[in-house]
Amino acid sequence: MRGRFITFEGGEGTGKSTHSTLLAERLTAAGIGVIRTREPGGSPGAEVIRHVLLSGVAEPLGVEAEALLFAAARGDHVRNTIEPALVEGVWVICDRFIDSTRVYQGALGHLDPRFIRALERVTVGELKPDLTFILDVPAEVGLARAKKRRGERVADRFEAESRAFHEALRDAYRRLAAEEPERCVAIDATQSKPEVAERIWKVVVERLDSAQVPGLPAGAVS
Ligand code: Z5A
Repeated sequence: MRGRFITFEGGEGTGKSTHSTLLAERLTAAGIGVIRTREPGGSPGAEVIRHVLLSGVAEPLGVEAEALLFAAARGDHVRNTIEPALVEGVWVICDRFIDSTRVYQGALGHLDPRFIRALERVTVGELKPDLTFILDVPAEVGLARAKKRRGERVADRFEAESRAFHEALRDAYRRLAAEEPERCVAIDATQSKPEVAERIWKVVVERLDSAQVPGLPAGAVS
């Protein structure tokens, strides 16, 4: 059976890396083959483009050029990492995917949605996540967590954006969750890590047809 594709989305410091790791560990413990990956990046070619994007050197080229670079990275990532794993029956957990482009370059960068959909057609085709978690925390909480974790390191291109930017980002993600409720689940990520992880696990069991996945408990969990 084809693997399942789960993505984590949200603003900075919302806990995407933390919870994609915890979910991968729990699925592995349940006997399910899983890989954890991220965007931009996740394949050798896409990791090179990641450095270009996060360093900020592409910023003067404008939001359209940045979107093209994210798309080039995504195409490589889908072809070389995501699709081969899903075909093998391995589950893929990805930190950011198409929704990041929709929100950062689309909603906040004001790129025409038709341009973004055209990029999606070229890079991901019919591939869509089976389930997307949108981790939701107030901008000041996410920024404070990210700052604490960063320590003395200089903020990258996106971390350095204003607080108003990060608040607008949160609103855009909330709208996206409301627009696609069959795929997207918004999670209150202000709770403790174990509480958030438990909520995520319950949604995975409820949503991903647990009867067909031997390692998962059968039936919905309340
Ligand atoms: N971008 C884009 O514009 N367009 C695109 O198409 C794509 C991306 C794909 C990638 O940056 C940047 O690229 C991103 C959008 C843009 N910009 N930003 N900002 P990245 O991959 O380097 O960074 P990120 O995606 O934002 O991830 P992050 O900053 O590493 O955040 P996170 O993964 O959500 O957070 P975390 O590392 O799991 O947690 C942060 C800290 O909080 C950490 O110390 C945790 O231990 C702590 N934490 C987590 N959960 C909790 C709870 N529940 N309580 C307390 N503390 C917690």
